[in-house]
Formats: sequence, C-alpha cells, structure tokens
Amino acid sequence: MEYDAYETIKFEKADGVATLTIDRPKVLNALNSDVVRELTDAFIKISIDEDVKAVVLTGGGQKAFVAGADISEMADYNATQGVRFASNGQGLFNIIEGCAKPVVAAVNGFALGGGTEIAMACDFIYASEKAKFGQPEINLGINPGFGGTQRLPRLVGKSMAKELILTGDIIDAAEALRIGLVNKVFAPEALMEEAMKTAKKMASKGAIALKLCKECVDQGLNVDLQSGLVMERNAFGVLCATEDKKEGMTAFLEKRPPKFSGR
Ligand code: CO8
Repeated sequence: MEYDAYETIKFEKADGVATLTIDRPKVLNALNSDVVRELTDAFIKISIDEDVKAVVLTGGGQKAFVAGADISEMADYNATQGVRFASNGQGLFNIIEGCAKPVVAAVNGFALGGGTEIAMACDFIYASEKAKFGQPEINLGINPGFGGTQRLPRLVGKSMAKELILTGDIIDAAEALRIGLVNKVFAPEALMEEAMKTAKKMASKGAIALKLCKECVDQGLNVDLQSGLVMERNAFGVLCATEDKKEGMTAFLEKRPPKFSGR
C-alpha cells in the first residue's frame, strides 16, 4: 500500500500495527484542515492495507495529544466554512470509528475539544497520567462540532456529558478513568509501550472476527436489543464459515496457540 508523504502527521508501520502521530507540537497538535485531510487519507488506506491489523493514534511532542480544532483557522469562519469544517471532521471521525481495524487512542497530554472528540472515535482510550480531557468549546462561544455532543453522552452518560460540555471544565486522567472515558492510565513513559502491546495483541487475532466484533458493538448501540442480537447471530454465522474459526477451534483442541490468516 502506497501512503502519501504526509506533512502534518507521521505514519509508521511495524509488526502489523500502524502508528499515526498528529505532529504539530508547536500548536499542541491542533486539528486544522490539513490534518483532517491527511488523517482521512491515512485511515482510508489503513482500512484496506492487509499489512495493518491494528492502529495506535497519538500526539507529537511531550505536551499534547490534540488541544482541539485549530482556533486560528476557525476564527474567521463564516457559517458555510463552519459547516464544511465540522462535516469534514465528522467524516474523518466516522471513518476512524468504522475502520475495519481496532484503533487505540494513546492520549499523552492535552486532549481538548476536537482532541477528546477524536479520541472518542477510536475504539478505546489509554491515557498518560499527564493527560487532560474536556470540551471547552463553550468558552469560545461554540458547541463541540466533531461529535462531542453525541459520543461523550454515549460513553459517560447524559448528566456527566452535559456537565463537561456546559461548564467547559477540564478533567485529569484519574477523573477520566473514574467516569469511564478512558480504559487505563499509565506513567507517561509507559503509555506507548502499553498501547503497542495491546495493539499487537489485537493484531494477532482473526481480522474478520475483529471487524465483526467491532461492528456489532458499534452498530448494536445504535439499535434496540433484539435488532442488535440479530446482527450478532448473523455475524456469528459468517465467522463460522471462515478459515480462522476452523483454525481457532482446531488449535484449542490440539492445545496449541492459533495462527490466524484473516480468511
Ligand atoms: N488551536 C490553535 N492553536 C492552539 C490551540 C488550538 N486549539 N491550542 C493551543 N494552541 C497554540 C497556542 O496558541 C500557542 O501558540 P503560540 O506559541 O504561537 O502562542 C501554543 O499552541 C502553545 O499553547 P499555550 O501557550 O496556550 O500553552 P499553555 O500550556 O499555556 O496552555 C492549553 C495549554 C490549556 C491547552 C491552551 O493552549 C488552550 O486552552 N488551548 C485551547 C484549547 C481549546 O479551547 N480547545 C478547543 C478548541 S475548539 C474545538 O476543538 C472545536 C472542535 C469542533 C470544531 C467544529 C468545526 C467548526
């Protein structure tokens, strides 16, 4: 797979894991149109790159994951430009959520506004003890426009989401863990290693099973229980027809680790 020569993000690929680093540390990795465009391109390619089985998304430099959408770019937006930027951002976040491969957000510092929003579009979040989360858009006279009003309540519940969105308060990693926004918190120097370890563990599983598990959880949350169960049993039927299912069950019975091919 040929990837572009990106300018605002770094792309690395090793051992089945793609690491994407949003890399504008001078402005705390703020998301401008270029970052949104380059990440969109990278995630579309990752989705069809058979060498990539899992993804880690993080921020460049020591201080930030992403300190939000780029305020200097948005400052002069009119309504049309605002809708376009929000719609491109939402499109990217939908692509991340819908990516066939699991995506771990490794939040290494400030994750504010669009930073919390892009992390929530990933499958789950690991955070450094230095991480800070929040939706401070209310302080700028705007609303979270990259999915925050929708994904945050789904993750932490309606009341907690409203308190964060309506006050603009910033919370630390321990509070984010307590309210269920992040899965685990690590010392800053351990964060990437732990995120990579988990990404590699997922990369060793069957690719079709990973994709269908992810889809059943994500799409199941958007429908009623019975419809979700229909999705689940149909996914089960599909997986019963894969070589990976045969390999997984044969390996169990032969008391050896499975070697999945993704077929
Ligand atoms: N956009 C642009 N530049 C930024 C951003 C940002 N979001 N955040 C930080 N920067 C820049 C600063 O301007 C500064 O640049 P310079 O050195 O040229 O002055 C540099 O990064 C370093 O930042 P600070 O000096 O401010 O660093 P501090 O340690 O003092 O403060 C903070 C760190 C607390 C993170 C502070 O920078 C801050 O409050 N940043 C803004 C946080 C914020 O409000 N984020 C939300 C943005 S809005 C958003 O994300 C909406 C998404 C939906 C968009 C919908 C489309 C229309």
